Amino acid sequence: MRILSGIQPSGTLHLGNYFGMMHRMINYQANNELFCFLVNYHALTTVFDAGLLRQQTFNAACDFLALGLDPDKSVFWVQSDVPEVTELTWLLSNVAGMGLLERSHSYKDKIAKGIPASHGLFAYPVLMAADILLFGGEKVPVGKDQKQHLEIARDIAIRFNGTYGETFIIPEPDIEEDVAVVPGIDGQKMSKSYGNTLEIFADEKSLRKKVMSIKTDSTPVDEPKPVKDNPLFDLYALFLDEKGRAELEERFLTPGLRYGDVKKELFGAIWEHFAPYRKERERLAADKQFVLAAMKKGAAKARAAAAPFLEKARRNVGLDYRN
Ligand code: AQP
Repeated sequence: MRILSGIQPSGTLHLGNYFGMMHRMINYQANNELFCFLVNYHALTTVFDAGLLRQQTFNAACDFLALGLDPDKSVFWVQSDVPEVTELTWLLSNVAGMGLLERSHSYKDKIAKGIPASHGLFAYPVLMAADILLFGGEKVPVGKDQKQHLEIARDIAIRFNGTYGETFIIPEPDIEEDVAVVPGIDGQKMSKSYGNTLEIFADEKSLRKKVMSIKTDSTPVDEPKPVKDNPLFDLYALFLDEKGRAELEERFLTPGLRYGDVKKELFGAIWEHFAPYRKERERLAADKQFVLAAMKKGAAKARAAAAPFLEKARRNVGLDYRN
């Protein structure tokens, strides 16, 4: 099956990105055709510093490669290296209903957070639909925050096929309920733009500091602690198997638990979980040529996969006027 998903280099990648998408994508690569990309055109909707965007794109490439994405086995590229996606975005724009786009929660949330309203931000879901349809993505692993965008992509594909004839594969979302929304240290959705992230490759000191600042309630030590809507519980649970989660729940429900002790354990769990990847991450960051060569190869493979879908779409809408 062709599994496809992208991530924005709009900041430093974090545990929400990792559990919602990256980790699952990397696991899929053993038995599937994996298409994974860094959506720097999307990041332009919120990042207005060119140097920062360049650096974050490179860093995100290093993160994925260090965590085990194999650029020979999979197709791994940077979105802007296959600019055909912007042409498809235009073709799709004409069947993307205004009502559909106006209902986008993500757009409304971003405006509410002070991100300037722009056509790019508004049209974000159309570019995302193009990302998926251009490469014939069948299954799209995402966090729950992207559920509506996936529905919009499906709707656009169905409308396009209905208007112009069968052109695109209708993609299916793949959302894992256990990790649907990873909370940030303030209890809101962990998000690069909310400044509440635990970064995958943070240094020891800053990671410890951030973990110790996870928001907790004021339940006295000698009372049971809540497990629902408790970011400390939810974050720790990500690193535990079923048995471990049941034990953690038991500990929270037993009077005497100190949040500070749990935070120290959580720091240890995060630090250990990513320890095997940290050396490789450092090596890659110092070997720019290797990373750039891998991305170049990935772009060539992605472009080849896109060509038949774009050609068919151009033909079906009537851009092939010479025929
Ligand atoms: N908190 C989260 N829980 C579960 N999944 C998450 N994802 C992001 N945050 C969480 C998933 O990560 C993938 C890539 O996300 P993205 O970078 O393309 O965009 P995003 O969802 O908007 O991520 P951020 O960190 O919130 O970025 P900004 O702040 O720039 O908008 C997606 O599959 C997403 O579901």
